[in-house]
Amino acid sequence: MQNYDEDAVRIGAREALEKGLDPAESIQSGLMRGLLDVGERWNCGEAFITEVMLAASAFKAGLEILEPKVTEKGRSLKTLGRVVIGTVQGDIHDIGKSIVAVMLKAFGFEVQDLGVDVPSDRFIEVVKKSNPDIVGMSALLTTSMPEQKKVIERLGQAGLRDNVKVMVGGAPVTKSWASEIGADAYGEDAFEAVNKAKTLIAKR
Ligand code: B1M
Repeated sequence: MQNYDEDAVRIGAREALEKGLDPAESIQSGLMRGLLDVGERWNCGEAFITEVMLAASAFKAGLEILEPKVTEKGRSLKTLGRVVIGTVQGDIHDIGKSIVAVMLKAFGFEVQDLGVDVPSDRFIEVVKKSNPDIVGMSALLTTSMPEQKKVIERLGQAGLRDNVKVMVGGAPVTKSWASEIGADAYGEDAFEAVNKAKTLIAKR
């Protein structure tokens, strides 16, 4: 990951599986660590944005190998509930949202991942059509956080708010922001997101 070498990351991911390491743990402690190191260097002005982009591509190369194994494990479990997840409009940060989606699958949720830069209209349309138990929204920019609020408001206007639980997350998102905008749960990281999703399902 530190050399931004996608092939080396693919080899490392395959080796982890061959050695019998847990794929979810390999994502969380292996792949993510490398990406966060580059992120920290960028924060300190020691890395260029191109390096962050290369690290993100290397991360995704590893995720493509590890994710199917995580998902296989989740499929053998009884479905706990259905989650629709996406990164809100104006925001193309994909990685944290994808990890949360993978972990939810690993723990037995059925997940529909809408991708990034998802307009509020799209969230509403999917909630109407698929009637999920939970809508999850990720935001990594302070400028995109208000979109989470907008989607919650739009759910209310469409008469759908009582039908679905809302969970929010992303680096700048806090528990107090979540309660200010009327979300039902806030997940600080992927593991907490899974636990909060289980609690939300239990409350339904
Ligand atoms: Co951007 N970026 N970025 N970036 N980027 C940040 C977020 C930033 C903090 C960096 C910085 O300046 N220090 C900053 C935001 C500042 C702010 O708003 N206050 C920033 C900026 C400014 C930008 C651009 C505007 C830069 C530019 O173009 N000038 C631009 C924005 C483009 C846009 O979105 N419109 C931009 C672009 C990019 C890249 C494309 C280069 C790349 C994204 C690649 C990709 O996703 N495919 C990128 C990256 C990689 C980062 C950093 C370095 C890392 C983000 C990441 O992937 N973290 C980031 C700096 C940082 O966070 N230290 C930064 C790893 C990931 C696993 O963590 O996403 O937090 P995270 O997810 C966690 C939890 O938050 C939680 O669980 C996850 C797993 O533990 N979680 C949830 C996330 N979603 C959840 C949902 C839930 C529950 C939990 O429920 C639904």
